[in-house]
Amino acid sequence: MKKYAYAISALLMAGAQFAQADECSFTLNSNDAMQFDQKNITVSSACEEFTLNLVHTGKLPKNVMGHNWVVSKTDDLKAIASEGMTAGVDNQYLKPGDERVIAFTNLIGGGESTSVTFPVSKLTAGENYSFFCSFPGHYAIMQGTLTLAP
Ligand SMILES: [Cu+2]
Repeated sequence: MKKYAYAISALLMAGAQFAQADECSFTLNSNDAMQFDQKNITVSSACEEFTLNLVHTGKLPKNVMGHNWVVSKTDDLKAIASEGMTAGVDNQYLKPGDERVIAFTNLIGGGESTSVTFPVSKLTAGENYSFFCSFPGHYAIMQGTLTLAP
């Protein structure tokens, strides 16, 4: 019986370690209904780099229902999204070289996935960050908060 208890606690400890490692990456799903499946992403400041995996679980092509993942200060979101609208699908609907963009993925269509890795040193504790999709008209619904955890 005691051996069994040890085995359980060892499993729990292993689980905790996996959870910690997982904070350095995050998988976000998007769909044909213009939605992300999560509204909050937390990045651990213990991570050197953070990887965002974006999955499009829908079927529509990227010129119709394309999604990407863009992170910026919350204050910059609207300007980046509105200025990116005319940049076109080949520029991921982002103004080329926009320095307010902290990280972004390429646009993907249904059935596709992509990812981006960026240094956590680009984030400052206490700052408000948002993530969003820059496909025209999507950011109003497709957005959430990104927080740097101590
Ligand atoms: Cu989108």
